[in-house]
Amino acid sequence: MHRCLLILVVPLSLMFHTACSSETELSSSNSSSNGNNLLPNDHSTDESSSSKDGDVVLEPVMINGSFLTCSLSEDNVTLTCQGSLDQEEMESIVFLDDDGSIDFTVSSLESNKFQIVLAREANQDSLVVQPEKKYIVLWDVEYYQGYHIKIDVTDLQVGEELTWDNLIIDSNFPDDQWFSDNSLDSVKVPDGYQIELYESPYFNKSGAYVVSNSDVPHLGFFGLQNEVTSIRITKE
Ligand SMILES: [Ca+2]
Ligand SMILES: [Ca+2]
Repeated sequence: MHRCLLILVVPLSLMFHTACSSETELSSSNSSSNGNNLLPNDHSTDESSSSKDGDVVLEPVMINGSFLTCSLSEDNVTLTCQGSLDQEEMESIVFLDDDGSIDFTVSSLESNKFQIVLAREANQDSLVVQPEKKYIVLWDVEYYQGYHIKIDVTDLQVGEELTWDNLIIDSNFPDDQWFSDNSLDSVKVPDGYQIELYESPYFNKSGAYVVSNSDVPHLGFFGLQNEVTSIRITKE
């Protein structure tokens, strides 16, 4: 039944080709996109289907624990998205097709419903929506100022941890980035992640330390201004 609905999204001319080749084309272009690895379910079947009025319904994506469903209108520029997200969360998503990510503007239609206007026409066969990458950001100066590095934690799984036993000795941050011992003063932590910051090496709790699942604007609040020596990051 679902496969029959899928055929409705292809142009009329293609319908007289073969239904099978149209469907394969849709599936392969979707699976070739690397934007689907964050989707909640690994659907090996149809990635998109058509709604009653001909709009293309994209694969639902989970963002901050809520499912978001978007339909691309026939003009390939306007989408309607529904889910328990606020405006800020909506603005953090990414629309991606074969030509790359697409800038967009978002406006609220009603509760939990948004209109998205893309900056260019989207390739409906390969368009996906995905959460923005998640970063923990470490700043040299309080209130997110000065030198900083972004640590991509998008793919960190529950039960895994990113650790640095000693910032000077190891200096092995991802992508060859590093941060000096005793220099950190503020951190940004996205929802769903936790950071532990210790004055001492090897997560030793004999010195000052803080465990936080939200932004810390000033580590001085915890006696950690220019003191952090070891860090552990986990996903909740
Ligand atoms: Ca500092
Ligand atoms: Ca220290």
